[in-house]
Amino acid sequence: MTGPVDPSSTGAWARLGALAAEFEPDLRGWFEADPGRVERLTFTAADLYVDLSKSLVDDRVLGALLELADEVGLADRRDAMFRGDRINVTEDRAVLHTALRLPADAGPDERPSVDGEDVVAEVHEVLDRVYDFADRVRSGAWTGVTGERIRTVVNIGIGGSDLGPVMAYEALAPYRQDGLECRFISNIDPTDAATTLAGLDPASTLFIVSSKTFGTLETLTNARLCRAWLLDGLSDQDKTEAVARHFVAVSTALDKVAEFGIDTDNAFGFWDWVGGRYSMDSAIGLSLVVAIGPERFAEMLGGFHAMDEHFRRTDLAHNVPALMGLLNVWYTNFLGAGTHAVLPYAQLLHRFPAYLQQLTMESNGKGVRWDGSPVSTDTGEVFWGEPGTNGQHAFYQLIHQGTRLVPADFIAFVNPAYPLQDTVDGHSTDVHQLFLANFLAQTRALAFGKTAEEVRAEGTAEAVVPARVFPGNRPTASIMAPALTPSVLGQLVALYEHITFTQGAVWGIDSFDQWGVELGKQLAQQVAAAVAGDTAAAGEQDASTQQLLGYYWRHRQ
Ligand code: G6Q
Repeated sequence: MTGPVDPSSTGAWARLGALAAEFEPDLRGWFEADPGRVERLTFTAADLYVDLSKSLVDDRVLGALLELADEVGLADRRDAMFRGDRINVTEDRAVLHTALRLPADAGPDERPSVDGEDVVAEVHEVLDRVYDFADRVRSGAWTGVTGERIRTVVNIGIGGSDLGPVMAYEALAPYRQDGLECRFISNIDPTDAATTLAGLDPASTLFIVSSKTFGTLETLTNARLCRAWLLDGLSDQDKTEAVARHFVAVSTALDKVAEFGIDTDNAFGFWDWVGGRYSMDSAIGLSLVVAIGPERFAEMLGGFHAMDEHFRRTDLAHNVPALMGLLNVWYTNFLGAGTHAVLPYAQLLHRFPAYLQQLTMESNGKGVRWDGSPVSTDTGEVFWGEPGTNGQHAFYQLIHQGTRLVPADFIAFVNPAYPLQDTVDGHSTDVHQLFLANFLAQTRALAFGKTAEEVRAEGTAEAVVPARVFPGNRPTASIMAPALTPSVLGQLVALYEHITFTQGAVWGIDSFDQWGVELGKQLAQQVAAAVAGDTAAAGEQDASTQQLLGYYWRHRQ
């Protein structure tokens, strides 16, 4: 494998720099002068309809971004990922989350192998077991130790073993089975376990310990708390079999699963070539499979795969994740954007921005390239967001009129999950239409703004005119789909996975390691003794930490 290309050494980078220096964004003017712009910059990827016409680019910038993609070898790196090359070099691993959603009968050219193993066959072997187990829980065939059917499934996991399942469980709420609820415990703050378990009946509760490594402090601590809670709530006679009936696991470390006391027949594996934040479509999605059923989960995998196919096979000039990733590079490295908002107009996607924060920021928040050399450009931007319209009444002010450039992705669905009508004085309104009107109005206001003349024409007092001007030229992408189905959710997640990949490939970084989370974990182990009162350990801490420990000891009740 040859080393990464320094993007800033390419001809395209120099050209983009020159274009940025003289860039005068004018979405109003561009729309007026170029009737073909909207059609030219609107794309379909699987079921997603993606309008990039309100992006801050003209044809010259777009051309240079595509040249940049060529010069850094984006297509080659993409193909290397799909092939199963060990592109996660700092961990010496293949990166094959795309194999998690390949159909069982995928042809030989699509079927990657790792160390000679047919990974697609392995994926489907585990999926079949996951589906079978979920069916048994859903039908009531799997019971707790007292013979009661399972009413609540509690997923214990953190980071990649939590955020995806939570996000999808919320997003696909209309597809859940009645009478079967999932809850999620992630934080080592004991409040999380205490409040999540409150009101549950141990006899009808099933725990899924989701941990790739089965060594994560938070997850193992919470798993032990839950085990104690379970045993505490059952009679002595039922305690013996309780863990076997009420605990299952998802992990790559089956030996550690057995050590915890979980029957490995009820453990579901995955592989080191699946990164935690790329794992919601592996057995890590078990809680979701129980909630929505195997058929719907398979539809979601189909959606992921459809977007994979688009990314893999579409030329870059029409390739939605590649284009969106390249636009993000333009905004980040040439127009000075430090953040990127993702604004779903779907309450069901309320955890989507949180999910994306891990996907994007853990992947691309890096300061060295994959060969260890320092990056010469800015890398990952801060992703954030909230569902519309709530955000409109909170932080949109800054996006509309603030001094910072905040590119934003707006996501909306034609058909609502809950079609409600509002009736006032006998006149009925489709509430989802009002919702969509807001989605459309916001991107329009951000793109085209409101001039001083337009403000004056409304009779505004001169002194207030400047405050009421909207500068416009605030870039947005509009993503629409017919409805938020399991397939569309899979497509959306895969879209952002590949956007993230594209940006990482341009910057030459390893988007699949996460060494940045390690130091804090190590230090927490070291500081734990000091917090517990070990004076020698406390003495080894820095002055600030010692002072904070002092505060803790003075105020502890
Ligand atoms: C994700 C990260 C991280 C990981 C958690 C949980 O890409 O690796 O968020 O998912 O630290 O790890 P375990 O699944 O091993 O408990």
